Amino acid sequence: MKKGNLWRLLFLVSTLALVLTGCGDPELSALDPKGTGADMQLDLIMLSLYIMLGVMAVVIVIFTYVLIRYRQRPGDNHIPKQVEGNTKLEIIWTVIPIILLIILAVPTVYQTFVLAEDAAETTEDPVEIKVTAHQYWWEVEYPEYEIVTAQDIYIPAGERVHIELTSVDVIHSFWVPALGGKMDANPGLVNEMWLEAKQPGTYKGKCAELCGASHAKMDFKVVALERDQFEKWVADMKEPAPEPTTVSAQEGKQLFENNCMACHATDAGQKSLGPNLNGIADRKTIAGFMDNDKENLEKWITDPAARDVKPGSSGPKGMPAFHDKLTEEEISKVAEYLQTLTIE
Ligand code: HEC
Ligand SMILES: [Cu+2]
Repeated sequence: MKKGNLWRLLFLVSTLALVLTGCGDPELSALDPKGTGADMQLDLIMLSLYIMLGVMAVVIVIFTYVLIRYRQRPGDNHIPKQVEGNTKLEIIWTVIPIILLIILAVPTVYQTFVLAEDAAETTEDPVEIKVTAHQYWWEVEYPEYEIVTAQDIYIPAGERVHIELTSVDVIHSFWVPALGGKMDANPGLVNEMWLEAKQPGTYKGKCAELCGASHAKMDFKVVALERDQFEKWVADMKEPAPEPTTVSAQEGKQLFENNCMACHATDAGQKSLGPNLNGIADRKTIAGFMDNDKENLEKWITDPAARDVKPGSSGPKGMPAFHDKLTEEEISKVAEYLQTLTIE
């Protein structure tokens, strides 16, 4: 390679390294844990990092020493004594890695078992949550409270909750980096895990298994509340939504009942083909990823599978576009009605 090219390559690689390290959403980082499981995982990452740094330091020091100490000096052409099969040395460099691997393996295996514990057994009366993955949304069910919702998973902070994961179509993966854990949601199978947020807050989750066209938009939130706030949420979810007060929202409700009720329930206790829309006005996002405002609601109802919305979401079990079924004005009224579906 010519010297100029080498410099250019070096420049490119270092610039890329610099730019790409800025990639990614800080709220989706496993390096900033906010949950018990994530803490344990970060501890393991750090342990292996320290071991690797230690090994690197020792190797670099010995390497540098040998390079300098035993380099060929001008005028000295003799070939040094060749040494082979030094038992002492070979034992040393076999035993040290074995010790390092044991130091790494013991906590890793132990923590793996703790992370896989059944919260139903280790925690007294944990909140039970059934999460069902669909292309491309998350259904969330609280059997003990008879609540069905979607996308936003409410949990009490400071408690282990028990999560049962499954899928109705392809393999998805449930991942909340700040809280820990990544678990597959498989069709025909129930996987269990626990989750604990140390502090109240909203934590981002993502589908971590390529599952189709809008895999990258299959986001969700875990909303951790103090115990009493969580209980208030449960009670509020079970309250029926207030009747819309404006004429246009009332017309919107009528349009909704005629066009959308086949797939959407608005009563917290009811399962439906599509997401339960009870409390949709207070959801963190629409469809898991769009800002929750009227404009985006209209955009969603008009054509959910549009390129800049959620491609692939109008499939056989998805949501049809309504631009040829409802006028713009009607869509606006439906959106206005949806905005009255608050949690309280
Ligand atoms: C054939 C079934 C079907 C019909 C009819 C239908 N939807 Fe949907 N809807 C879905 C499915 C499935 C999703 C989830 C799509 C996704 O996110 O991939 C969805 C998602 C939504 C969402 C986002 C929910 C959330 O959790 O963020 C809203 C809002 C919505 N629909 C409103 C409507 C309205 C308003 C109508 C009537 C004008 C309607 N839908 C008609 C199936 C349907
Ligand atoms: Cu998915």
